[in-house]
Amino acid sequence: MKEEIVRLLKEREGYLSGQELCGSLGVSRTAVWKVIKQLQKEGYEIEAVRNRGYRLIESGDVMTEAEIKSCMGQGIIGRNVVYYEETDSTNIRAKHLAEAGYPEGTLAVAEKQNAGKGRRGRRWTSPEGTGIWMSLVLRPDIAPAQASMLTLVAALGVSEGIYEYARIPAQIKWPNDLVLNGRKICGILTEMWTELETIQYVVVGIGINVNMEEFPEELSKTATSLYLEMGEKLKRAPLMGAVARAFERYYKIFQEKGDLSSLKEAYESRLANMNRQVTVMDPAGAYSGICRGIHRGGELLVEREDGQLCKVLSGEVSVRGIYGYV
Ligand code: BT5
Repeated sequence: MKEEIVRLLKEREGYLSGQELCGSLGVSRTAVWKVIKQLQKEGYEIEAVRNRGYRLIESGDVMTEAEIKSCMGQGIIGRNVVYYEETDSTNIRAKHLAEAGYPEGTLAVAEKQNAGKGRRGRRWTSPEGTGIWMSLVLRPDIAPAQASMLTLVAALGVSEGIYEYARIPAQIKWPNDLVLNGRKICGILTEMWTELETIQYVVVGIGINVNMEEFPEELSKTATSLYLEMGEKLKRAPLMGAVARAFERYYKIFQEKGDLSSLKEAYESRLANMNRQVTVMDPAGAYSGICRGIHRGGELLVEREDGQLCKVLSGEVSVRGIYGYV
């Protein structure tokens, strides 16, 4: 009911009478009043005027299940939202939800993670009140070998969602980072579970640094937040909604062919280092070349000095631009 009241208040420009609310929700005036009180406590500025009703003046950076749900579209992504005030890792939560049978599109979100995961056992710093820490349950009809492409689809969705909501042009650092002014603002961790060579489910974990004012010493040179770069604090729930909608659009396009051929252009327009020199840190030996975009399977294309076009597989190597982190 809370979520429905938030949604109705957002849709209405002026006042929403208590009577209307009671009628559309089939509950008593006292019940509505109680929910309004709760919402005010959570950070919504709601005006209550006798004989006119309720009006939403401003919703702060509210991160509750009801607010997040009210920001999701009518599509598949976010049709179930499971919210944790504090948890180990939303990727672990999403895995359990998937095991319990939750459908595709289920979103696990936390205000704070105590054991946020990066790739290959690395940690993801996930403080309270400032970031978006969320994981999506997907059940795509693709082969296990295609699953790593979902990281690229997610990076494109996050970049587009941030742009649509806040007009901030974050770039993609292949394969799983987003950067702004040369520093990391987002990391993506895709994990998959298979049985007999078929995908049971995939979890796509997305961490976005939104409103942090500072970072721990060891991250301060490589990490940044949207706030630190742009000087404006953003509301996380609607930003999350924009990211979910953008991801869903690209996910559908991806599923038509099971590769990135239809997303190549969009992806490359947001790719950091496109047509610039990069160094590929291949375990068999580092080499330099010019980044020429992506192949349909998600590999990075690097043109070496002798003109040979190499396909770099994610997971095998890391790629550095010649200027610092990017
Ligand atoms: C990643 O790994 O970038 C994937 C991060 C995925 C995080 C999300 S949050 C929601 C979901 N639940 C999880 O438990 N995880 C996902 P990788 O490329 O391995 O980068 C990890 C490295 O980034 C660390 O070793 C640090 O150097 C750096 N790092 C850690 N926290 C950071 C932060 N908040 N911002 C920027 N860089 C960070």
